[in-house]
Amino acid sequence: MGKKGSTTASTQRPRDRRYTASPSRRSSGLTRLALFAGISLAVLTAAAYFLWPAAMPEGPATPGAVTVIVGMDGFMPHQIEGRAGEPITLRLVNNDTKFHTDGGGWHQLAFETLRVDVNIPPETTQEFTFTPANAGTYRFYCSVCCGGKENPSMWGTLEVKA
Ligand SMILES: [Cu+2]
Repeated sequence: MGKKGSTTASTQRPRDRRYTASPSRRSSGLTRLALFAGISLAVLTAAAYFLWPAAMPEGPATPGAVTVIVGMDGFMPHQIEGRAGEPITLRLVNNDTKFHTDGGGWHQLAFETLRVDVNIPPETTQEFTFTPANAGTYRFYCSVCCGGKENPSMWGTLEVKA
């Protein structure tokens, strides 16, 4: 008697499961898809971030914004070019987090002799445009972290051609 009761219960259970399982299975499929999309986006972003410095042309100045990544080890690239009287747009990227003990993840791009002094919060990107009037070599620095101006690796150079 007890056995019969248990077999009828077990034949009903899979049916119940099928009804309750199908909507949740559908939603878990969507969650998986979203997770997959999120992970692939993160992987692509990471790949783009790591490949970007290598893809940067070191020679002639590129039209449009020039991306400069600033971090604890200085500027990447640390040599940029421009032309006198032509606007230069720099896209400054700070990937450091606020948990850096040295400067709290803040960085700076300031020129010695040009009126540019940008302080950038952790994990942000800032674009700014300026126009050097005259040809010459302009040095810029970050004095927020790693010894600042005293540290040679915290310097970069803008070469402005006539
Ligand atoms: Cu810095």
